Amino acid sequence: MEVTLIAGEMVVHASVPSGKSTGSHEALELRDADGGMETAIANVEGEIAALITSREWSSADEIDTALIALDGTPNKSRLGANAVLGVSIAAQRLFAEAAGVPLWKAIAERGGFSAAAPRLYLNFMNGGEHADFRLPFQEYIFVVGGKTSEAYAIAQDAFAKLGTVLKSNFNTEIPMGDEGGYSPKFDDIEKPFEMLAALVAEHSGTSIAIDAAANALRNDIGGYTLTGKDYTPDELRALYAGLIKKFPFHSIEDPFAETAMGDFAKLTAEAGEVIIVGDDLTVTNPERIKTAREAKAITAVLIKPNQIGSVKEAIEAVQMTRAAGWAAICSHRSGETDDTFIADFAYGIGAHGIKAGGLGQKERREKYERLVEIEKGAEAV
Ligand code: 2PG
Ligand code: MG
Repeated sequence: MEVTLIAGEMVVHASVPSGKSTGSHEALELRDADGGMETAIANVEGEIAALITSREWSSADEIDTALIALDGTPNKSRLGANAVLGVSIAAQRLFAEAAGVPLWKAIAERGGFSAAAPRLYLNFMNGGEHADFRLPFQEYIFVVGGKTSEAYAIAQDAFAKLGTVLKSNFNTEIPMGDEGGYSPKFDDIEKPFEMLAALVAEHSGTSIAIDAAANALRNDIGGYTLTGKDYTPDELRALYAGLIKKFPFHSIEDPFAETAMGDFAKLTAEAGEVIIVGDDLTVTNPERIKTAREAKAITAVLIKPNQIGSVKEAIEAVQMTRAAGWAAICSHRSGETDDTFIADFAYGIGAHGIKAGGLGQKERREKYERLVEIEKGAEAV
């Protein structure tokens, strides 16, 4: 879904991504029966355009409030979160441009955040639903902190090195998964971590993260199945504990299914310094983040604007996350566009990290490159 908003001389665009491994409580991406977006587009060109052009607006927040009211449902199911968010992002761009400030700065001011460079979470090996389960977990992530330009250079070097090692291991070119990372097939659960740990050993300030995306690992006997082996929730927790002990882990996202709040809490209680991240569990929804807070279920929240459907509510989700004392990690979706809004959002809120995929696809690299550009601009001020 791509939206163009025009105000006088100003013309701005926004495009909205689409997820494959979605949580059941996400805002609704409106699709036609054949998978198209004609209805959502008609909503933008019809009702939403009528509202936007009906009066003057003094802020992007005011537009978001009106869009949320116009939709009138708790999950944007009438107009579609894809339709509403496209206009919401475009409105944020328009007001930043009108004020003559960079997008990241407008977001920081809007939410009362201190802007700062996020850690880069690069999905070096794709598995799960993003790569036909050639690896059990969905994302094997190389985490790099520090100055973005330097972190990105390290990531490029490490990604190329991994490609070379994999190629010589398998004696053939390794296919890419949905998010621009390699998708080798290993039946040994620890093998990908050994490879990432070797890269971590070469660069200080780097570490390993995973998105287990455990919704997709559920079996029908109340547990999980990984590479053909069944695990009870306690056995899976023991598997994570073993991995944390052995490898330089920074965080684990969605270690259990979205319904297993109690298992999240147990793992969080024993994970020590390792951050436990909610994604399908919390779906960028302030109410669900509040519930997770009461359960002490996690220590970080993944923030994806299209899970909630407006910039306003994504900002509120960050505020709720911070109120819990937790880290906010911004994220792209598996179906991405060339819009780099998420990079500005991550920098503007001073996110703990940004997850934008591997380096094998242009639309993933563009997010990291935008962060390098933001850093240069911010230094020049
Ligand atoms: C996730 C995302 C992004 P998807 O689970 O965190 O990596 O995947 O967009 O398919 O939900
Ligand atoms: Mg996830």
